[in-house]
Amino acid sequence: MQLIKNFINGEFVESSSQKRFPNINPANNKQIGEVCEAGQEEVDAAVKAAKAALKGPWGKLSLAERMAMLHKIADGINARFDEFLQAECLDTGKPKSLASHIDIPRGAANFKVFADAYKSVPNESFMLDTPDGKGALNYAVRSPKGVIAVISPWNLPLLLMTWKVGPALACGNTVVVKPSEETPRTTTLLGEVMNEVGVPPGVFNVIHGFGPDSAGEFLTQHADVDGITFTGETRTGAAIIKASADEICQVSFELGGKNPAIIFADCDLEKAIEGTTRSAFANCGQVCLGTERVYVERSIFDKFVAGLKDSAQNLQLGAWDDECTSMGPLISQEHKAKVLSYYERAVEEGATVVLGGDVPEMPSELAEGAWVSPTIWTGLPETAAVVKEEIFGPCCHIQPFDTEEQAIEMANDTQYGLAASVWTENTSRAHRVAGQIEAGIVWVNSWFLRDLRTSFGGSKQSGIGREGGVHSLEFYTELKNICVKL
Ligand code: NAD
Ligand code: 6OD
Repeated sequence: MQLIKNFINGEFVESSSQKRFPNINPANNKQIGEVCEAGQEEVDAAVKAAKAALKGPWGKLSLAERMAMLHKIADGINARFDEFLQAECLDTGKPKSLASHIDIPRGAANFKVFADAYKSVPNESFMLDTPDGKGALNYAVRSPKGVIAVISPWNLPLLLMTWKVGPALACGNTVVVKPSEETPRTTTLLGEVMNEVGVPPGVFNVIHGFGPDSAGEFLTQHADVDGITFTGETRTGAAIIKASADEICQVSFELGGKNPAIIFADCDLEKAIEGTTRSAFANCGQVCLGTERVYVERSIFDKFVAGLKDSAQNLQLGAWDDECTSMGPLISQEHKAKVLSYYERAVEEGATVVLGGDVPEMPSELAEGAWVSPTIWTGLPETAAVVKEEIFGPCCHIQPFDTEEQAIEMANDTQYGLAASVWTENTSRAHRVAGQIEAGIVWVNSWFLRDLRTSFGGSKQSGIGREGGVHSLEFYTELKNICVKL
């Protein structure tokens, strides 16, 4: 059984407390490893190493050298692609058909794209008129923010962690990463890659553990952390703000969602069904950008519901390494219990169960895993819990609408504002509706089509701030204005 250690100052270390917790494969509920839980001592050591590395060889690299280093990290991930793939799939149960196309390639791309993006970003400058007529030149320079705490979730572990670490390192910072307790493997493997490609010790550190009263909380309360970038649940974000308040630490938060899809009668129905199948069920519905509320124009409602049911019925649940598998399990037994409680709640609230709503029968070697069936409901009022609350499972509720205004109103009637998709062949309507949706990202006739130069983040309770492109640069650097009297 693999022992998964913390990675501090370039070395893999156990925890001084000797505390460990199990690493479970959710597909069969078997223990596959043991993880060393970092205590205050390891968190202090990791932050100290990260702080020291800012002034060491890392801080002395030229921009070109640093960017070359980021390319080496990406190449190092690609060189060990199959190991990353297996590690991610064992931790999450997700099928390799998904992880080999999304999670691992994006893990590498997150280093390359941000390395390339920041080579040529200009800074502002202004000439100020002065009474003597000679003027003053103002110009801005950027410096790294310092030690960045990266706290990441379990649903896309490598992708979401490197989405923060890539730009943070590109901007010259050092990082201490606290991956989810459910998915420690790929972050730890990245530590090996950092050593292999010659990233100086202390630049990338990994501490394992939980949130409250564990590594996560110790990290967010640390006085020497200069910025916290967090992806996870909205209520965890609130806890982090409270814990870090005394240190006045800047935060960037990507939080929960309850994302709508609006399907107009003038859409390409086949594409809308294919897109909604992906947005509702990909990664077993555990994608923050995923669709849990579908609004369909009444004239095509029955056709759409039947089409989505057919398409979801074709999803193949199974082992991660089976080429035919298109859907894995949920992340844990605990999450399975939560999702199933919503499946029961939907029935109690009067839903028509169009598909699923139960636990699928799996072959004996997977029978103990965190499996749930892809599920579609109709017939609920907008006030129902399964229509209001984020479930983070493979399920959606479909509601008919009669007018564009009504669809927009229902789509916006939520505490969240992360993402939405709109399906229509009418370009004017597409722009009009997208402009009125309260969300950080709106896709028209697509879903999860990502350009890393664009802004990413949520409005309302779905986040604080934006990352991606220059927006990441804003968060991971400090801007200083220098005013020179001429
Ligand atoms: P979570 O909030 O439970 O945990 C995320 C991370 O925070 C984990 O590493 C966890 O150990 C840590 N953590 C928990 N409590 C903490 C505390 N008090 N202090 C410091 N760290 C703490 O989220 P999750 O269950 O891992 O992920 C699922 C959630 O994440 C969903 O709500 C989903 O919508 C959201 N999510 C959002 C985005 C986005 O981009 N907006 C992306 C992925 C996931
Ligand atoms: O693609 C990304 O950069 C990103 N942050 C995706 C988030 C997915 C949420 O589960």
